[in-house]
Amino acid sequence: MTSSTHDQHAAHGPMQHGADDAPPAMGGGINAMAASATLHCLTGCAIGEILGLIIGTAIGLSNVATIALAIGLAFLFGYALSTLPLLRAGLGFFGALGIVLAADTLSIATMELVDNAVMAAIPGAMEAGLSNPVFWLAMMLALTAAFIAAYPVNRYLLSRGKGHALTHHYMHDAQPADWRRFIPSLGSGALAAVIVAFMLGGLVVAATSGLDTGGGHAAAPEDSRTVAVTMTDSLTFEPGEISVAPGETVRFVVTNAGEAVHEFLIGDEAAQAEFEAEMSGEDMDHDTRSGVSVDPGQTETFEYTFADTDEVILAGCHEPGHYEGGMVATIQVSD
Ligand SMILES: [Cu+2]
Repeated sequence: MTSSTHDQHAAHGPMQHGADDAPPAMGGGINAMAASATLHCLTGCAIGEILGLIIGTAIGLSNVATIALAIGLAFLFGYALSTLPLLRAGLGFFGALGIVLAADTLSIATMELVDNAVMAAIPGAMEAGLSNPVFWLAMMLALTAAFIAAYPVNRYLLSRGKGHALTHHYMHDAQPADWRRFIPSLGSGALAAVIVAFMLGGLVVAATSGLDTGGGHAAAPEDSRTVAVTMTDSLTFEPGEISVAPGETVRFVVTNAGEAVHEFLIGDEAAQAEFEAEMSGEDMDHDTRSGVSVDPGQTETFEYTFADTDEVILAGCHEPGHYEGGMVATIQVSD
């Protein structure tokens, strides 16, 4: 088996950690170093920013508070990502942090400025929310712009022996012997892949969930009001009268408090007569219509959108004898 230096290099393979972090050769290496430094920052910024937006949305923060949180986390993760390689290289935590604070602050600040400016400039991007593909497309554009803006900053700092040149000075030890070897060493390619995969993942999830809700900004399900109805064996619905607005979608939660099966079928008088006729016929499958059949002690839920006009319609039970026995509720549709 012959082995030239070229073969040995190739034998490192993509699995060899640290391959991308090797100190670049003299000359053109500064561009690669600047790209690597910028990608380290960008990954931290992207993680922090999206995490901030997720948390802000989840706990209901205002837009301003959410953006402040996102920027704070972007700095935190940006610093953290740059600190790891230094810890790996053997620096103490505070020593590493001091270098990173000096090296990355301008880079991260540039990114956050450009990133948020782009997001603010794209109509609807801020309001889109994480479940909207618009957000992820805008985020991709914003992060690309942030990379382009921060790259010359990092390159300038490197050329002046500042910025990431400070950190790269410590990154020559290839193989730490102790626990530090377990600190992940992320190459530029891996970082770029993480960002792209993360963005594409968010986009795909948002696009598919957008299909379910009919495009995110359409009438959201949480708009619908919930009305609880109880059925009893004395052939009553409680409440016996329900008021809804024209065009309103109501979520009915129907509980059968009795020991017999009961139904809650919505329709005008003609429809009720039809339900009654069908009940005595062969077609007993009422669940597919505008309402539910509920077993004793059970609760069923369904949504119903009322017509956009004032009217009075009914909800009736068509178990044998129940409708004639007065098991019918009145639904008043009016403003
Ligand atoms: Cu009934």
